Amino acid sequence: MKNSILIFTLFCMLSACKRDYDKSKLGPEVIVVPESFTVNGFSANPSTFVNLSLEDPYFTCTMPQRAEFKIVVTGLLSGAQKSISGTGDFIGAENSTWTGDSDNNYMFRTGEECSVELSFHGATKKYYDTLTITGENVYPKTTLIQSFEGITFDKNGPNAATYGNYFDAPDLSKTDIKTDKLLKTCQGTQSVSFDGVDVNSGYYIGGMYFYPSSGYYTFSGYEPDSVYLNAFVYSYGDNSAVLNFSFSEDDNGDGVSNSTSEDEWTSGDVPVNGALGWSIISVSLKSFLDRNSSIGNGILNLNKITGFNMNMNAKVAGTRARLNVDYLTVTYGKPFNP
Ligand SMILES: [Ca+2]
Ligand SMILES: [Ca+2]
Repeated sequence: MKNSILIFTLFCMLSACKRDYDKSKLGPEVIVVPESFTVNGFSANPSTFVNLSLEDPYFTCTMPQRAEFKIVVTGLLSGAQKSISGTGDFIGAENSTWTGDSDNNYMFRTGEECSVELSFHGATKKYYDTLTITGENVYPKTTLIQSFEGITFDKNGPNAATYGNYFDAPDLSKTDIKTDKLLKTCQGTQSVSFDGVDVNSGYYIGGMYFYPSSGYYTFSGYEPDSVYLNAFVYSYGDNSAVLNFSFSEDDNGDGVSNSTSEDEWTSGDVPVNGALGWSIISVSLKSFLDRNSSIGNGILNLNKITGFNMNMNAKVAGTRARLNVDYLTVTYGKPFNP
């Protein structure tokens, strides 16, 4: 009996050994280099200074054998980080080109120095270089509405027609809307902060209006269901606020929007991530509702938008709310993804 169990076990082991594995089910190539692996000439190209709005940098390095590499670029002021991984027997433009985007909710800043770190799977030795950003990245299929860079306003300053923005609140003595320098801004060095109390329990605390330097924001040629309004939002961790957006149209083409005769579209309340830090919200323009269906032509006219409105509302009526907003954009095809 004992022998037959042994023979049966041996038979099972042999058949297991003979079984072929399915090569199509193999994962990505895995290469572990020896600890003694060393490389030469790691550097950023075409130079250690790069204008991300004009060029896509890449990295070069010669290697003694095929290896898995990882390059991490970290902005020393912004905290923006980009990781580039690849496999090859060299590092060059083919496998390390960086389009200027980041992996987190911070964007690389003009003027900042970045650390660049190269490592290989299997070896502990790391290689370093630096990269100085001379120009911020521009994103394809994106129209920037406002970045809040290079402008200063607060409630004690001019209250209208300021740098293409206008802001208002039911009680400006209880509401502060101002450009703000947080320790970590998602883009550049400034965002706008809203901090106020819902004085009349109507939820609305304060808002801003954005309009183009002349004429319309023109998004013609794009279908409304492929166009998104996006904003970076900073929460102080108190989960106190929601945002809502609206835009107005010049339906009759006379150059101005008239709220008693032309369309206004509203997003309704857009929830904000209440956890401390920056996050991105994106709303499809297609989801905006006609504020009054008996006014205007009732058609989304993306080529006749005269301005966008952004309001902060209290999450709970009668309470204080606060948040920051930065890098308001309109994107085509998909939500903004830095
Ligand atoms: Ca900014
Ligand atoms: Ca319309």
